[in-house]
Amino acid sequence: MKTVLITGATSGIGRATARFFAKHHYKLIICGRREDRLAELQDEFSALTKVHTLNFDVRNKKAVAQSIRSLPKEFENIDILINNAGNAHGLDPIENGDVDDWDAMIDINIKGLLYVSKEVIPGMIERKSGHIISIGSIAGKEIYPNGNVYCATKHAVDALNQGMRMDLNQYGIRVGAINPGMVDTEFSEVRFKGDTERASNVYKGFEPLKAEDIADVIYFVVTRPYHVNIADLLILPTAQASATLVNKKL
Ligand code: NDP
Ligand code: 8X3
Repeated sequence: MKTVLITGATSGIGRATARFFAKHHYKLIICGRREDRLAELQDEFSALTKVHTLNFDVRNKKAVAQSIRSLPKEFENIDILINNAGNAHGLDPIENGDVDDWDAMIDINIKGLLYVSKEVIPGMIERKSGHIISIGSIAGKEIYPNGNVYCATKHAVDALNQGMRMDLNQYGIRVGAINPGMVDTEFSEVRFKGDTERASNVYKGFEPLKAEDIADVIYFVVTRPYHVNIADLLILPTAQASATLVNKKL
């Protein structure tokens, strides 16, 4: 059975994706900072498959390298990498932006994705096989007011998806991105720093995507025959037509 490593598996899209893969008996490496959640998920998935947890902050390049290099033998050949860990921090006009928020988004969404990929790619090259999926966003295709730095990080994910696909093509490694619109997860709670009322307002008045909708698509993407690489997908709730146009009358 194939081995899949999922970053940001403690919540939202990553957790739903881990559940999907567990149900289909893939060997799972689940990553995140919240150790208690990793332990709960390990308990939940262990009835279905083999699970290993890695507890690191993707910003910490030493911890990323040490964790991935410490994988037990039966988990060390990673077939599928899902670069999902990420968040928005704040939603402010550029002149009021908080430098710590900018650092967090750049360090997690771009540099963290690179640190993890850097550790996983050599094994894929050696085996001349592998599949890397990065979770971008509609914010990587469009910019919206006050989205400035978050949108920039997701545009970077778009660029890295294209660049990695070109560079890894010679090794037969598949590379693709899934770019969701609005998905009801902990994303807005993190963006608004625990202001749950503001966060829940984001998804009021229309039916947003669920984390499971994205997990379902990720599973579809990785189960295509080897000659099929789904390189780039934009997935929106039906009510959402663009980053800023959401129909609340549907
Ligand atoms: P959640 O907040 O529910 O999940 C984010 C996950 O990322 C958590 O598991 C969290 O784990 C992990 N994470 C965050 N920071 C770090 C860090 N420094 N180190 C390690 N792990 C980290 O949000 P989503 O599920 O919605 O987000 C998943 C991805 O989807 C993100 O890349 C996001 O940008 C993208 N996305 C989300 C959309 C949405 O509307 N929800 C739309 C488009 C894209 P922990 O805190 O335990 O470390
Ligand atoms: C998350 C979706 O619209 O808040 O990437 O940027 S959005």
